[in-house]
Formats: sequence, structure tokens, C-alpha cells
Amino acid sequence: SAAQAQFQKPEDAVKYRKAAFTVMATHFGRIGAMVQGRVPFDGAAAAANADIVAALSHLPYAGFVEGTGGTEKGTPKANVWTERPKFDEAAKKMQGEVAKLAVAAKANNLDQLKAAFGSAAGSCKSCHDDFRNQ
Ligand code: ASC
Repeated sequence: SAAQAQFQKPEDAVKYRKAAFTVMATHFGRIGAMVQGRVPFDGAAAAANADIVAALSHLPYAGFVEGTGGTEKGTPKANVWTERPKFDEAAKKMQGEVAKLAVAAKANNLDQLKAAFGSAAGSCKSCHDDFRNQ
């Protein structure tokens, strides 16, 4: 599938996964702005943004090729590879939460959006806490 992207060089994999996360964060952030009351609630826009996040959520993981970790802030820790099943579980958790966010967003209800956004954000944070250098 498209999510099984292959890369010529390790740097290409790094670039790819960062690009996917950047686009996800952009669209997730647009929902966050509504949830936090920084922009007016717009159910259709929330749903469109959530669909993008949900689709993109499957892309970054092919880019976590062995040997592309680091020690600098923001880079993946070595346990992405030494504990790959746990990392994959965290990815699956996030993918499930953003899929639920996409469903919730279609209800056109701010409270439902807030609840689903909070759970999805929690799944982002938990993986960052465990697998990303602080
Ligand atoms: C975002 C974003 C993340 C998550 C995380 C949640 O909007 O870019 O990485 O939410 O900050 O705690």
C-alpha cells in the first residue's frame, strides 16, 4: 500500500516522516484552535481537517527505518527500534484515536469534538513522552 513507501536513502525516510507529521500537526492544530476557542467552531471545517489527519496518520511509520534515531531534542529515541512492537502499538493507538476524531467531527457538536480531540492529543503526547528525545 501507499503506507509502505520505500526510500533511497535514510535521510529521505526522515524527511518523509517529518513531512507527514508536519501536515498532520497543521490540520490537527486547526481543530485545536476551535477546541480552545481561538477560532469559531466550524463543524464542516473540523470534519475536513480530521479526515486529513486520519488519512495521514498511516503514513509516517514507514519512515522510521532503522538507524535514523538520534539524541537531539525531537529525534526518535533508540527504543523506537529496540521496542518496536510497543512503538507500533502507540502508533495504532493514535491511528484509532484520530479515526474516532474524524467520526466525532462529523457530529457537528463542539463538546464531542473537544472530547475526541483531547483523547487524540493524549495519544500523540504519550508516544512523544516514550519515544521522542525531550
Ligand atoms: C498537537 C501537536 C502534537 C500534539 C501534542 C499533544 O497539536 O502538534 O504533537 O498536539 O502536542 O500533546
